[in-house]
Amino acid sequence: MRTKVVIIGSGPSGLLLGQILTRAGVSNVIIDRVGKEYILGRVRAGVLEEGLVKLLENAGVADRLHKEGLPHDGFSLAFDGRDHRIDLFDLTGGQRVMVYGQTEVTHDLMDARERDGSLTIYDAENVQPHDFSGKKSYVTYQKDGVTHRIDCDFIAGCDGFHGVSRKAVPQGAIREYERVYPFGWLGILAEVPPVNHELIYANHPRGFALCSMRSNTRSRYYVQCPLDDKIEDWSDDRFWDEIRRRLPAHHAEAMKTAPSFEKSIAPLRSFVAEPMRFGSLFLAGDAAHIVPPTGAKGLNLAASDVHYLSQGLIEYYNEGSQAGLDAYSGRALDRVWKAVRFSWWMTTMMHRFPDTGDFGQKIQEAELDYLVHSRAAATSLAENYVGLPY
Ligand code: RFL
Ligand code: PHB
Repeated sequence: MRTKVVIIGSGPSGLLLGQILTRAGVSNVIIDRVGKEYILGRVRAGVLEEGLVKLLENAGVADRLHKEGLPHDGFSLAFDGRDHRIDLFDLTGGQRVMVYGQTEVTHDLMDARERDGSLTIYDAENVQPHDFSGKKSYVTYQKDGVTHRIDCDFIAGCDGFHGVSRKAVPQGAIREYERVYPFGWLGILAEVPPVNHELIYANHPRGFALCSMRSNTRSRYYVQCPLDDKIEDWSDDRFWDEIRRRLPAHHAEAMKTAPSFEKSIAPLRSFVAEPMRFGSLFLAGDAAHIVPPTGAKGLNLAASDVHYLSQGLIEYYNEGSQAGLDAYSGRALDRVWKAVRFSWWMTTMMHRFPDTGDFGQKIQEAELDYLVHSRAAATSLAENYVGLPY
Protein backbone atom coordinates (compact mmCIF):
# COMPACT_ATOMS: atom_id res chain seq x y z
CA MET A 1 0.00 0.00 0.00
CA ARG A 2 1.12 3.57 -0.64
CA THR A 3 -0.10 6.90 0.79
CA LYS A 4 1.33 10.39 1.11
CA VAL A 5 1.39 10.61 4.92
CA VAL A 6 1.35 7.77 7.44
CA ILE A 7 0.14 9.02 10.82
CA ILE A 8 1.16 6.90 13.80
CA GLY A 9 -1.39 7.36 16.59
CA SER A 10 -5.14 7.93 16.56
CA GLY A 11 -5.33 10.34 19.50
CA PRO A 12 -6.41 13.94 19.00
CA SER A 13 -3.13 14.96 17.26
CA GLY A 14 -3.26 12.15 14.71
CA LEU A 15 -6.99 12.44 14.06
CA LEU A 16 -6.93 16.22 13.65
CA LEU A 17 -3.94 16.05 11.32
CA GLY A 18 -5.67 13.32 9.31
CA GLN A 19 -8.87 15.36 9.06
CA ILE A 20 -7.13 18.55 7.89
CA LEU A 21 -5.04 16.62 5.34
CA THR A 22 -8.02 14.65 3.99
CA ARG A 23 -9.97 17.87 3.47
CA ALA A 24 -7.00 19.32 1.58
CA GLY A 25 -6.82 16.24 -0.65
CA VAL A 26 -3.63 14.84 0.93
CA SER A 27 -4.02 11.07 1.31
CA ASN A 28 -3.17 9.62 4.71
CA VAL A 29 -3.49 6.44 6.77
CA ILE A 30 -3.68 6.38 10.57
CA ILE A 31 -2.31 3.41 12.50
CA ASP A 32 -2.89 2.86 16.23
CA ARG A 33 -1.80 0.07 18.48
CA VAL A 34 -5.10 -0.04 20.37
CA GLY A 35 -8.79 -0.05 19.39
CA LYS A 36 -11.33 2.71 19.02
CA GLU A 37 -13.24 1.88 22.21
CA TYR A 38 -10.05 1.91 24.27
CA ILE A 39 -9.10 5.35 22.92
CA LEU A 40 -12.59 6.70 23.62
CA GLY A 41 -12.44 5.29 27.15
CA ARG A 42 -9.52 7.54 28.16
CA VAL A 43 -10.70 10.54 30.17
CA ARG A 44 -8.32 13.42 29.68
CA ALA A 45 -8.46 17.09 28.75
CA GLY A 46 -11.48 19.31 29.13
CA VAL A 47 -10.52 22.88 28.26
CA LEU A 48 -10.12 23.99 24.64
CA GLU A 49 -8.50 27.25 23.59
CA GLU A 50 -10.12 29.34 20.86
CA GLY A 51 -7.29 28.35 18.50
CA LEU A 52 -8.32 24.70 18.75
CA VAL A 53 -12.01 25.55 18.41
CA LYS A 54 -11.21 27.44 15.18
CA LEU A 55 -9.16 24.52 13.86
CA LEU A 56 -12.07 22.18 14.54
CA GLU A 57 -14.48 24.60 12.83
CA ASN A 58 -12.23 24.82 9.76
CA ALA A 59 -11.93 21.04 9.74
CA GLY A 60 -15.74 20.76 9.67
CA VAL A 61 -16.03 19.00 13.03
CA ALA A 62 -17.38 21.66 15.38
CA ASP A 63 -21.18 21.24 15.14
CA ARG A 64 -21.61 19.19 18.31
CA LEU A 65 -18.93 21.23 20.07
CA HIS A 66 -21.00 24.37 19.54
CA LYS A 67 -24.19 22.63 20.67
CA GLU A 68 -22.85 20.86 23.76
CA GLY A 69 -19.64 22.72 24.70
CA LEU A 70 -19.70 25.23 27.55
CA PRO A 71 -18.03 28.59 26.79
CA HIS A 72 -16.28 29.90 29.91
CA ASP A 73 -15.38 33.56 30.36
CA GLY A 74 -13.40 33.07 33.54
CA PHE A 75 -12.30 30.75 36.35
CA SER A 76 -11.67 30.97 40.08
CA LEU A 77 -8.43 30.87 42.02
CA ALA A 78 -9.18 29.71 45.57
CA PHE A 79 -6.71 30.18 48.45
CA ASP A 80 -6.67 31.27 52.06
CA GLY A 81 -10.35 30.34 52.45
CA ARG A 82 -11.64 32.64 49.66
CA ASP A 83 -12.00 32.53 45.94
CA HIS A 84 -11.16 35.16 43.36
CA ARG A 85 -12.43 35.27 39.82
CA ILE A 86 -10.04 35.65 36.90
CA ASP A 87 -12.14 37.36 34.24
CA LEU A 88 -10.59 35.95 31.08
CA PHE A 89 -12.99 37.76 28.78
CA ASP A 90 -12.32 41.19 30.26
CA LEU A 91 -8.56 40.72 30.72
CA THR A 92 -7.94 39.45 27.18
CA GLY A 93 -10.26 41.79 25.32
CA GLY A 94 -12.94 39.24 24.54
CA GLN A 95 -11.38 35.77 24.54
CA ARG A 96 -12.80 32.75 26.31
CA VAL A 97 -12.19 28.99 26.53
CA MET A 98 -14.54 26.13 25.71
CA VAL A 99 -15.19 23.28 28.14
CA TYR A 100 -15.68 20.16 25.99
CA GLY A 101 -14.10 16.80 26.73
CA GLN A 102 -11.17 15.41 24.76
CA THR A 103 -13.19 12.21 24.45
CA GLU A 104 -15.89 14.15 22.58
CA VAL A 105 -13.35 15.86 20.29
CA THR A 106 -11.89 12.44 19.52
CA HIS A 107 -15.36 11.01 18.89
CA ASP A 108 -16.26 13.83 16.48
CA LEU A 109 -12.98 13.41 14.58
CA MET A 110 -13.39 9.62 14.35
CA ASP A 111 -16.95 10.04 13.03
CA ALA A 112 -15.80 12.55 10.39
CA ARG A 113 -13.00 10.23 9.32
CA GLU A 114 -15.40 7.34 8.91
CA ARG A 115 -17.74 9.54 6.83
CA ASP A 116 -14.85 10.61 4.58
CA GLY A 117 -13.75 7.01 4.10
CA SER A 118 -10.11 7.59 5.11
CA LEU A 119 -8.37 4.49 6.43
CA THR A 120 -7.58 3.94 10.11
CA ILE A 121 -5.92 0.72 11.19
CA TYR A 122 -6.62 -0.10 14.83
CA ASP A 123 -5.08 -2.83 17.00
CA ALA A 124 -1.88 -2.82 14.95
CA GLU A 125 1.05 -4.51 16.68
CA ASN A 126 4.70 -3.57 16.50
CA VAL A 127 4.24 -0.38 14.47
CA GLN A 128 7.64 0.83 13.20
CA PRO A 129 8.71 3.86 11.14
CA HIS A 130 11.56 3.10 8.69
CA ASP A 131 14.07 4.98 6.56
CA PHE A 132 12.94 8.45 7.51
CA SER A 133 16.40 9.89 6.92
CA GLY A 134 16.26 8.76 3.30
CA LYS A 135 13.69 9.27 0.57
CA LYS A 136 11.91 5.92 0.75
CA SER A 137 10.09 6.12 4.06
CA TYR A 138 7.73 3.36 5.11
CA VAL A 139 5.93 2.05 8.14
CA THR A 140 5.46 -1.59 9.06
CA TYR A 141 3.04 -3.21 11.51
CA GLN A 142 1.60 -6.60 12.27
CA LYS A 143 -2.04 -7.48 12.36
CA ASP A 144 -3.58 -10.92 12.79
CA GLY A 145 -0.12 -12.47 12.50
CA VAL A 146 0.61 -10.84 9.11
CA THR A 147 3.28 -8.13 8.57
CA HIS A 148 2.13 -5.15 6.49
CA ARG A 149 4.09 -2.30 4.91
CA ILE A 150 2.86 1.18 3.92
CA ASP A 151 5.13 3.30 1.72
CA CYS A 152 4.83 7.06 2.09
CA ASP A 153 6.43 10.48 1.59
CA PHE A 154 6.16 11.52 5.24
CA ILE A 155 5.56 9.97 8.67
CA ALA A 156 3.77 11.91 11.42
CA GLY A 157 4.62 10.59 14.88
CA CYS A 158 1.41 11.41 16.81
CA ASP A 159 1.73 8.44 19.14
CA GLY A 160 1.89 10.13 22.53
CA PHE A 161 4.59 10.14 25.20
CA HIS A 162 5.06 6.34 25.24
CA GLY A 163 4.92 5.94 21.46
CA VAL A 164 7.44 4.40 19.10
CA SER A 165 8.19 7.41 16.85
CA ARG A 166 10.40 9.42 19.20
CA LYS A 167 12.15 6.22 20.31
CA ALA A 168 12.99 5.40 16.68
CA VAL A 169 15.19 8.51 16.40
CA PRO A 170 18.94 7.86 16.90
CA GLN A 171 19.97 9.08 20.36
CA GLY A 172 22.57 11.54 19.13
CA ALA A 173 19.98 13.35 16.98
CA ILE A 174 17.57 14.30 19.75
CA ARG A 175 17.82 16.30 22.97
CA GLU A 176 15.36 15.80 25.80
CA TYR A 177 14.49 18.15 28.68
CA GLU A 178 12.51 16.86 31.62
CA ARG A 179 11.12 17.72 35.04
CA VAL A 180 9.15 15.16 37.01
CA TYR A 181 6.97 16.54 39.83
CA PRO A 182 6.87 14.83 43.23
CA PHE A 183 3.08 14.26 43.21
CA GLY A 184 0.21 13.12 41.01
CA TRP A 185 -3.41 14.05 40.31
CA LEU A 186 -6.21 11.78 41.40
CA GLY A 187 -9.20 12.49 39.16
CA ILE A 188 -12.82 11.35 39.28
CA LEU A 189 -15.89 11.71 37.10
CA ALA A 190 -19.29 11.80 38.79
CA GLU A 191 -22.81 12.46 37.60
CA VAL A 192 -23.39 15.55 39.76
CA PRO A 193 -23.82 19.21 38.79
CA PRO A 194 -20.51 21.10 39.09
CA VAL A 195 -20.02 22.92 42.40
CA ASN A 196 -19.46 26.18 40.51
CA HIS A 197 -20.45 27.31 37.01
CA GLU A 198 -16.74 27.96 36.27
CA LEU A 199 -13.57 25.98 37.09
CA ILE A 200 -11.99 26.38 40.53
CA TYR A 201 -8.22 25.96 40.92
CA ALA A 202 -7.54 25.70 44.67
CA ASN A 203 -4.28 26.13 46.56
CA HIS A 204 -4.51 24.66 50.06
CA PRO A 205 -1.91 23.57 52.66
CA ARG A 206 -3.30 19.99 52.24
CA GLY A 207 -2.59 20.18 48.50
CA PHE A 208 -4.03 21.36 45.20
CA ALA A 209 -7.62 20.70 44.11
CA LEU A 210 -9.43 21.39 40.83
CA CYS A 211 -13.17 21.45 40.22
CA SER A 212 -13.88 21.05 36.51
CA MET A 213 -16.78 19.64 34.54
CA ARG A 214 -17.86 17.90 31.38
CA SER A 215 -21.43 19.26 31.29
CA ASN A 216 -23.97 20.90 33.58
CA THR A 217 -24.69 17.50 35.11
CA ARG A 218 -21.25 15.86 35.07
CA SER A 219 -18.32 16.95 37.23
CA ARG A 220 -14.61 16.25 36.79
CA TYR A 221 -12.72 16.81 40.02
CA TYR A 222 -9.05 16.35 40.94
CA VAL A 223 -6.93 16.39 44.10
CA GLN A 224 -3.13 16.40 44.35
CA CYS A 225 -1.96 13.09 45.86
CA PRO A 226 1.35 11.38 46.68
CA LEU A 227 2.92 9.65 43.68
CA ASP A 228 2.85 6.22 45.28
CA ASP A 229 -0.85 6.32 46.22
CA LYS A 230 -2.98 3.59 44.65
CA ILE A 231 -6.54 3.94 43.41
CA GLU A 232 -7.56 1.34 46.03
CA ASP A 233 -6.38 3.77 48.75
CA TRP A 234 -9.03 6.26 47.62
CA SER A 235 -12.61 5.29 48.36
CA ASP A 236 -15.19 7.74 47.03
CA ASP A 237 -15.88 8.88 50.59
CA ARG A 238 -12.23 9.68 51.16
CA PHE A 239 -12.09 11.62 47.89
CA TRP A 240 -15.20 13.74 48.65
CA ASP A 241 -13.93 14.40 52.14
CA GLU A 242 -10.52 15.50 50.91
CA ILE A 243 -11.65 17.78 48.11
CA ARG A 244 -14.10 19.54 50.42
CA ARG A 245 -11.35 20.23 52.94
CA ARG A 246 -9.30 21.94 50.23
CA LEU A 247 -12.07 24.31 49.07
CA PRO A 248 -13.46 27.53 50.57
CA ALA A 249 -16.32 26.69 52.98
CA HIS A 250 -19.18 27.90 50.77
CA HIS A 251 -18.09 25.56 47.95
CA ALA A 252 -17.46 22.66 50.34
CA GLU A 253 -20.98 23.02 51.72
CA ALA A 254 -22.56 23.32 48.28
CA MET A 255 -20.69 20.37 46.75
CA LYS A 256 -22.97 17.52 45.62
CA THR A 257 -21.55 14.02 45.74
CA ALA A 258 -22.36 10.71 44.04
CA PRO A 259 -20.52 7.45 43.35
CA SER A 260 -17.66 8.10 40.90
CA PHE A 261 -17.75 6.20 37.61
CA GLU A 262 -14.12 6.85 36.67
CA LYS A 263 -11.14 7.25 38.94
CA SER A 264 -7.48 7.43 37.93
CA ILE A 265 -4.11 8.77 39.07
CA ALA A 266 -1.89 10.67 36.62
CA PRO A 267 1.76 11.57 37.24
CA LEU A 268 2.85 15.15 36.44
CA ARG A 269 5.74 15.87 34.13
CA SER A 270 7.24 18.60 31.93
CA PHE A 271 9.10 17.16 28.93
CA VAL A 272 10.32 18.51 25.59
CA ALA A 273 12.17 16.70 22.80
CA GLU A 274 14.09 18.84 20.31
CA PRO A 275 13.96 19.05 17.34
CA MET A 276 10.51 17.88 16.24
CA ARG A 277 11.61 16.86 12.73
CA PHE A 278 14.02 14.14 11.62
CA GLY A 279 14.15 13.91 7.80
CA SER A 280 10.67 12.83 6.75
CA LEU A 281 9.55 12.02 10.33
CA PHE A 282 7.69 14.76 12.23
CA LEU A 283 6.71 14.53 15.89
CA ALA A 284 3.51 16.24 17.08
CA GLY A 285 1.60 16.46 20.36
CA ASP A 286 2.53 14.37 23.40
CA ALA A 287 5.05 12.40 21.29
CA ALA A 288 7.25 15.51 21.43
CA HIS A 289 6.25 17.20 24.69
CA ILE A 290 4.32 16.77 27.91
CA VAL A 291 3.10 19.45 30.28
CA PRO A 292 1.52 19.02 33.71
CA PRO A 293 -2.26 19.48 33.34
CA THR A 294 -2.46 22.54 35.65
CA GLY A 295 -2.61 25.05 32.79
CA ALA A 296 -4.84 22.86 30.55
CA LYS A 297 -2.28 23.09 27.74
CA GLY A 298 -1.48 19.52 26.55
CA LEU A 299 -4.26 19.04 24.03
CA ASN A 300 -4.05 22.66 22.92
CA LEU A 301 -0.33 22.34 22.19
CA ALA A 302 -1.04 19.22 20.16
CA ALA A 303 -3.44 21.38 18.14
CA SER A 304 -0.90 24.13 17.39
CA ASP A 305 1.67 21.51 16.31
CA VAL A 306 -0.90 20.01 13.97
CA HIS A 307 -1.72 23.44 12.58
CA TYR A 308 1.94 24.16 11.70
CA LEU A 309 2.56 20.64 10.38
CA SER A 310 -0.58 20.46 8.25
CA GLN A 311 0.20 23.89 6.75
CA GLY A 312 3.71 22.70 5.87
CA LEU A 313 2.46 19.48 4.28
CA ILE A 314 -0.33 21.18 2.32
CA GLU A 315 2.10 23.84 1.07
CA TYR A 316 4.45 21.07 -0.03
CA TYR A 317 1.79 19.25 -2.04
CA ASN A 318 0.05 22.36 -3.44
CA GLU A 319 3.02 24.59 -4.16
CA GLY A 320 5.99 22.25 -4.16
CA SER A 321 7.57 24.33 -1.38
CA GLN A 322 9.54 22.83 1.53
CA ALA A 323 9.54 26.12 3.47
CA GLY A 324 6.69 25.26 5.85
CA LEU A 325 8.14 21.82 6.60
CA ASP A 326 11.59 23.30 7.19
CA ALA A 327 10.11 25.88 9.59
CA TYR A 328 7.90 23.35 11.44
CA SER A 329 10.13 22.38 14.33
CA GLY A 330 11.20 25.94 15.14
CA ARG A 331 7.68 27.38 14.94
CA ALA A 332 6.17 24.60 17.02
CA LEU A 333 8.91 24.68 19.68
CA ASP A 334 8.63 28.44 20.17
CA ARG A 335 5.03 27.99 21.25
CA VAL A 336 5.72 24.73 23.12
CA TRP A 337 8.31 26.29 25.41
CA LYS A 338 5.99 29.15 26.33
CA ALA A 339 3.28 26.69 27.30
CA VAL A 340 5.83 24.55 29.17
CA ARG A 341 6.83 27.66 31.11
CA PHE A 342 3.24 28.58 31.88
CA SER A 343 2.23 25.06 32.99
CA TRP A 344 5.35 24.76 35.18
CA TRP A 345 4.64 28.17 36.75
CA MET A 346 0.99 27.40 37.46
CA THR A 347 1.91 23.97 38.84
CA THR A 348 4.57 25.51 41.08
CA MET A 349 2.19 28.17 42.38
CA MET A 350 -0.76 25.86 43.07
CA HIS A 351 0.69 22.62 44.55
CA ARG A 352 2.08 21.67 47.92
CA PHE A 353 5.73 20.62 47.44
CA PRO A 354 7.20 18.15 49.96
CA ASP A 355 10.37 20.19 50.49
CA THR A 356 9.20 23.81 50.67
CA GLY A 357 7.18 23.66 53.90
CA ASP A 358 5.21 26.54 55.40
CA PHE A 359 7.58 29.09 53.84
CA GLY A 360 6.66 27.78 50.40
CA GLN A 361 2.96 27.97 51.27
CA LYS A 362 3.30 31.63 52.35
CA ILE A 363 5.19 32.55 49.17
CA GLN A 364 2.46 30.90 47.08
CA GLU A 365 -0.25 32.80 48.93
CA ALA A 366 1.64 36.08 48.43
CA GLU A 367 1.99 35.36 44.72
CA LEU A 368 -1.70 34.47 44.40
CA ASP A 369 -2.71 37.59 46.32
CA TYR A 370 -0.53 39.70 44.00
CA LEU A 371 -2.03 37.95 40.99
CA VAL A 372 -5.63 38.63 41.91
CA HIS A 373 -4.99 42.25 42.91
CA SER A 374 -2.71 43.34 40.07
CA ARG A 375 -4.37 43.75 36.68
CA ALA A 376 -0.97 43.43 35.00
CA ALA A 377 -0.28 40.08 36.68
CA ALA A 378 -3.82 38.79 36.08
CA THR A 379 -3.59 39.80 32.40
CA SER A 380 -0.44 37.74 31.96
CA LEU A 381 -2.18 34.71 33.51
CA ALA A 382 -5.28 35.26 31.37
CA GLU A 383 -3.51 35.64 28.03
CA ASN A 384 -1.57 32.44 28.63
CA TYR A 385 -4.63 30.54 29.84
CA VAL A 386 -6.75 31.40 26.79
CA GLY A 387 -3.74 30.45 24.66
CA LEU A 388 -0.99 32.40 22.90
CA PRO A 389 -1.81 33.09 19.24
CA TYR A 390 -0.73 30.88 16.32
P1 RFL B 1 -2.42 10.73 22.88
O1 RFL B 1 -3.78 11.23 23.24
O2 RFL B 1 -1.62 10.06 23.92
O3 RFL B 1 -2.62 9.75 21.64
C1 RFL B 1 -1.55 8.96 21.15
C2 RFL B 1 -2.10 7.77 20.40
O4 RFL B 1 -1.00 7.01 19.91
C3 RFL B 1 -1.23 5.63 20.15
N1 RFL B 1 0.07 4.94 20.27
C4 RFL B 1 0.57 4.14 19.30
N2 RFL B 1 0.11 3.83 18.09
C5 RFL B 1 0.86 2.97 17.35
N3 RFL B 1 2.03 2.44 17.80
C6 RFL B 1 2.53 2.73 19.01
N4 RFL B 1 3.69 2.20 19.44
C7 RFL B 1 1.79 3.63 19.82
N5 RFL B 1 1.96 4.13 21.06
C8 RFL B 1 0.92 4.92 21.32
C9 RFL B 1 -2.02 5.60 21.45
O5 RFL B 1 -2.77 4.39 21.54
C10 RFL B 1 -2.91 6.85 21.30
O6 RFL B 1 -4.15 6.53 20.71
O7 RFL B 1 -1.51 11.91 22.28
P2 RFL B 1 -1.92 13.19 21.42
O8 RFL B 1 -2.82 12.79 20.28
O9 RFL B 1 -0.67 13.91 21.13
O10 RFL B 1 -2.86 14.07 22.39
C11 RFL B 1 -2.33 14.69 23.51
C12 RFL B 1 -3.40 14.83 24.59
O11 RFL B 1 -4.01 13.57 24.78
C13 RFL B 1 -2.83 15.34 25.92
O12 RFL B 1 -1.90 16.38 25.68
C14 RFL B 1 -3.92 15.91 26.86
O13 RFL B 1 -4.82 14.91 27.23
C15 RFL B 1 -3.30 16.51 28.12
N6 RFL B 1 -4.30 16.97 29.10
C16 RFL B 1 -4.95 18.19 28.94
N7 RFL B 1 -4.70 18.95 27.86
C17 RFL B 1 -5.39 20.13 27.66
O14 RFL B 1 -5.13 20.82 26.67
N8 RFL B 1 -6.37 20.57 28.56
C18 RFL B 1 -6.68 19.84 29.66
O15 RFL B 1 -7.60 20.23 30.37
C19 RFL B 1 -5.94 18.62 29.91
N9 RFL B 1 -6.21 17.87 30.98
C20 RFL B 1 -4.61 16.19 30.21
C21 RFL B 1 -5.57 16.68 31.15
C22 RFL B 1 -4.00 14.96 30.41
C23 RFL B 1 -4.32 14.21 31.52
N10 RFL B 1 -3.66 12.95 31.65
C24 RFL B 1 -4.27 11.78 32.10
C25 RFL B 1 -2.35 12.75 31.07
C26 RFL B 1 -5.89 15.95 32.27
C27 RFL B 1 -5.25 14.73 32.48
C28 RFL B 1 -5.61 14.00 33.74
C1 PHB C 1 -10.32 18.77 33.05
O1 PHB C 1 -11.49 19.18 32.97
O2 PHB C 1 -10.02 17.58 32.95
C2 PHB C 1 -9.23 19.75 33.30
C3 PHB C 1 -9.53 21.10 33.33
C4 PHB C 1 -8.52 22.02 33.55
C5 PHB C 1 -7.23 21.59 33.75
C6 PHB C 1 -6.93 20.24 33.70
C7 PHB C 1 -7.93 19.31 33.47
O3 PHB C 1 -6.26 22.51 34.00
